[in-house]
Amino acid sequence: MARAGRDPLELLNEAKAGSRVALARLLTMIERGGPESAAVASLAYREAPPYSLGLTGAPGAGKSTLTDQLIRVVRKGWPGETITPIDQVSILAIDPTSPFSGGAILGDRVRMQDHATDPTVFIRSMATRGHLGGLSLAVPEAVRLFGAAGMPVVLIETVGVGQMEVEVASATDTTVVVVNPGWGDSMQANKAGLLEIADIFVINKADRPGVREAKRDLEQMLDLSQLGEWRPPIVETVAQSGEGVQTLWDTVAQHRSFLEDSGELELRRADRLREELRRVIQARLIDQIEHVADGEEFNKAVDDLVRYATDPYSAADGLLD
Ligand SMILES: Nc1nc2c(ncn2[C@@H]2O[C@H](COP(=O)(O)OP(=O)(O)OP(=O)(O)O)[C@@H](O)[C@H]2O)c(=O)[nH]1
Ligand SMILES: [Mg+2]
Repeated sequence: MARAGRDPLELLNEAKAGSRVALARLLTMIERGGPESAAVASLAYREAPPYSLGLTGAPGAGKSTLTDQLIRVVRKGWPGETITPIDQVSILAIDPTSPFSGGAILGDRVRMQDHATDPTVFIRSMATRGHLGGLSLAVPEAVRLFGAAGMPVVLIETVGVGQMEVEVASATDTTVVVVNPGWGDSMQANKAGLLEIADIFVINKADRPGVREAKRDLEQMLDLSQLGEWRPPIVETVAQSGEGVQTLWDTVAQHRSFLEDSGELELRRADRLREELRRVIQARLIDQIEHVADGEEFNKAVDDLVRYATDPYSAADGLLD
């Protein structure tokens, strides 16, 4: 049984042995932040990271339905590799603070219910509510934790509505941007900054009219953008029926091979770690500010300011010294 204040190492060992309760507790520690979270993060960091696949797009684009279908395909393993199937898949669904999220949480729960009792699939929602910027620290930590618990592939579903969500969504090895057929949807994705982060485009709901137009729009936008060696392929899917989902997974595998062969995977991961380290330092400094901007000396400085005996800049320098 999970008790309060459990030792993270003990919990991690239990999680590795298959305990979902232990894994859930570790994730809660990560979400809460603070010293406990740092202890978990430090343990998980020692292990090889899993492959992370982000799915993002406008609300209702079909990300959850697609993720649900992907689970089945992903478990068969990486295409072309003779190694054992991937028997553990984890899913992190980011619930945005946006007003769009109304149906998202319920929707995810309902649709992914098929897998709720499946011991090889672990689904967790993380909310952006609460701590500002906390998610950009919590997500990579959670991803590494999944890896440390023995899950080689992590799927992350994010609604691509705000800058923070887009940032979280793109902090993955492969980022899939989901759009729908119809005039202007690709333009919207472009406006939301999704075009730049896409490694693969999915036109989901390909059972509806306007697929050709959506594809043309995307191609045109790609033609106008500065691309590296990898030109994001466009995959059509009907998530409800599973059509195109195997092709999507095959395309993810191609992207992974590209990243590995070109050395880009290492570079990307290093970039992300650089950014993560900056965020940790930032968080630490903010903690320090809370400390400095409080207490006797701080109050004294305020008194001095009130009496015009000093100015804010000199007072701040004094406090920081
Ligand atoms: N016609 C059609 N409908 C689809 C397809 N894929 C998903 N849908 C429907 O689109 C709606 C939204 O699907 P979700 O998977 O919840 O979309 P989402 O992107 O996860 O939505 P949020 O998490 O709320 O942003 C649901 O009613 C799905 O049944 C598809 O390929 N074709
Ligand atoms: Mg969803």
